[in-house]
Amino acid sequence: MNKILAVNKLSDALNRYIALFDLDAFFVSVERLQDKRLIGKPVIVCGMSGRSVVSTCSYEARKFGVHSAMPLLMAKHLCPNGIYVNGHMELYRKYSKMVTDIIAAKAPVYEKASIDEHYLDLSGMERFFDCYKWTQELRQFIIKNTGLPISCALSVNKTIAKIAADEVKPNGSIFVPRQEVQSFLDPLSIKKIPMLGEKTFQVLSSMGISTIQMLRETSPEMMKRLFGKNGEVLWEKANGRDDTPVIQHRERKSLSNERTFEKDTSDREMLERVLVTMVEHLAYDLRKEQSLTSCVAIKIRYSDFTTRTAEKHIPFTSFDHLLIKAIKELFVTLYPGNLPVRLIGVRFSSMVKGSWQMDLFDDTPQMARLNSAMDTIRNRFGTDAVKRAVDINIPKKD
Ligand code: TTP
Ligand code: MG
Repeated sequence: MNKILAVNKLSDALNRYIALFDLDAFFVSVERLQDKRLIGKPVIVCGMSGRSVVSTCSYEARKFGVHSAMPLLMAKHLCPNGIYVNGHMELYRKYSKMVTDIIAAKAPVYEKASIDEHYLDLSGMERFFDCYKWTQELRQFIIKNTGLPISCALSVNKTIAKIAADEVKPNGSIFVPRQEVQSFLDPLSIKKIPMLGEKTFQVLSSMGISTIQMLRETSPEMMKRLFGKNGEVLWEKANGRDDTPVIQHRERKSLSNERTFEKDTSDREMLERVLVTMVEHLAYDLRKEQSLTSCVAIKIRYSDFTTRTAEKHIPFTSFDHLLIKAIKELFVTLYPGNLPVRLIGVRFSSMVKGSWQMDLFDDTPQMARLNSAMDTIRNRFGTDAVKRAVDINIPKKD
């Protein structure tokens, strides 16, 4: 396809062509490329400690009720004969990039929504090509060149593309044109609407609303009364409407923050507090843009302008507690104490797109919930609204 021919008509909601490409059981598929014996078996990718959770599992394992984010112990109970594989994030990152590179070379506008999901905006192309045929060819190209199974859905917006891709997985492709949107959505469970959480599901179920058609036939005013702005958005989605644009953004290579002190300081405790606050802010940014880092670094500039840096490679994460631990370790090794410091800084690099559940190889769902609760407060009241005890400046008593 000639890129110049792709005319974007984002504002023209009626003529949008949005495709979603989502790899099937991504981590498992990569593991299967390394070890062919895993093909056709119930495979679970997870951490190995008793407190780990499932990252993902093969469709064979899903038949036993195993799913992402399930505690490992429960997965083993449901699927005792499964093959449990420790994850290899570096490898997944490599294959994810391979897929992105293919899409970037062929698609006019794309958005990498997670480590294995890409939305493409093909609006305008329909005047020159059969968009569905084009997506199918791209899908085959990805499969042939990476060896990974991928599913694809083409429709008029992101929400329908997402729902449709989930319906045809694994190894499927589907086109839901505008005139078929309603009949496609109507019989599906409301659970299929992305972002419809458990609580909302319970409330709607208790009102007897189980299908998207039933939700569509309620009023937007009632949905707003019950669930606020989110209720209205859900109602719009049930009606097949979603104007969210496909936003192409370059993946950020690193995130950093540094601070120059007004007066040089050798107050160790204070320096550590500043570092912890910086890490919290950067980790919050990481999670906001759904990224994980695997390399953390600190920089210290002394009063004579000598600058020292140190970095550390860690398993991919966006969790505060792991990042703070790594930064503190670096600080201990890098700062001898007593020397007056002029500037201090933190940097995260080797980043990958992905939700933070992904770093759960050895983390507990409780920690994910804690971070998520803190982020909710920050989203509403600002970045400094919630802090760890260590970085609260408690006035000393005389
Ligand atoms: P998904 O696309 O949600 O799942 P999947 O590709 O494994 O399976 P599907 O065929 O349903 O698309 O997530 C992509 C990868 O992200 C997945 O392989 C592992 C990782 N992941 C986690 O680590 N934890 C999670 O909770 C989820 C949902 C995904
Ligand atoms: Mg996937």
